[in-house]
Amino acid sequence: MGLGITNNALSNVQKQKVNLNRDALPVVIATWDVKNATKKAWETMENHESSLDAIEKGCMIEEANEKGQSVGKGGLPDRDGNVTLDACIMNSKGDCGSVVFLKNIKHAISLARKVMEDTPHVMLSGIGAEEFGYSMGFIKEDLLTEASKKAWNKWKKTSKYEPIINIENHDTIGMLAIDSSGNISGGCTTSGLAYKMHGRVGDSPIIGSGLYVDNGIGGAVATGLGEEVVKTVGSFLIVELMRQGYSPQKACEIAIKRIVYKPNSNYKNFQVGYIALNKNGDVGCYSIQKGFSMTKYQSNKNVNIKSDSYIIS
Ligand code: SD4
Repeated sequence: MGLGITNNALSNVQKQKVNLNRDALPVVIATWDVKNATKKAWETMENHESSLDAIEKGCMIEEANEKGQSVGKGGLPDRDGNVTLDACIMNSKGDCGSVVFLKNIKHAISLARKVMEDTPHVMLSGIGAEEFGYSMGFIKEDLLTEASKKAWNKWKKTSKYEPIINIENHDTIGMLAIDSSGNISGGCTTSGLAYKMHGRVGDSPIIGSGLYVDNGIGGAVATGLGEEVVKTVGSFLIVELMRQGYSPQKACEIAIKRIVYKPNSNYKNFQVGYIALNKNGDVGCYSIQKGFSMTKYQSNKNVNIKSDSYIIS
């Protein structure tokens, strides 16, 4: 892409900064059908709290929902029966915080925020993250519910002890919000790939892969097979494509094709989905397989939107 186009894109960004489309704001979007989470985030912004508060409170809804088996309490364990959580958060100033391989603390998104706000670091892992959580008043609890234990026991009987991505079996919460002042924040929280190897960390807590926000441009988040997202630094790629002038929809499509067109890509056997939001409150989503969706709360409407996919049959 030539320099001229980049310059054009930069001047568009500056224009966006001055002419916020305030009628379109606030907006919150999230991966999958999570209307309770987007409702909470929307209400938080309606209450004049920041997009960052909206992200944290929205994600917490799903972390506390024991029925959701990919996030927080009730998440499916690794192949040895440990529930380990990954999460990250980014604010409109470009600060970020992340926790990886976290055990026994349900609200990984809140702990990621604490890492961002109360430490000089970006990422804490494992026991260090857990100890930091207790020092900040987080409560220790067993995250493995009876239902998830049952599912794990069943898996052990039939599996070949290999981590697999089942197209239906993931609903990581990735959330992006822009408040009425035009400030964008994002978060991503997950128990990761079900029956993964002990110690495995995916894309969700990796800034640039599972989540990226640039307040001058927009944000993106990912769900699906994290290894493939990390290899293409998917969320950062989407934001950079939007910086070049692509719409959120087109940017998500290009990022999915970046995975699909890799030499020897095995894309027919796994799912990756992206959602994106720009400074104007425009949104997009796209996935490899059918079955992905995004929830959007805008103009008092909380709707689940089916995503288009690369594979259509
Ligand atoms: C991961 N991206 O750990 C996550 C999985 C996911 O819903 O999206 N689960 O790879």
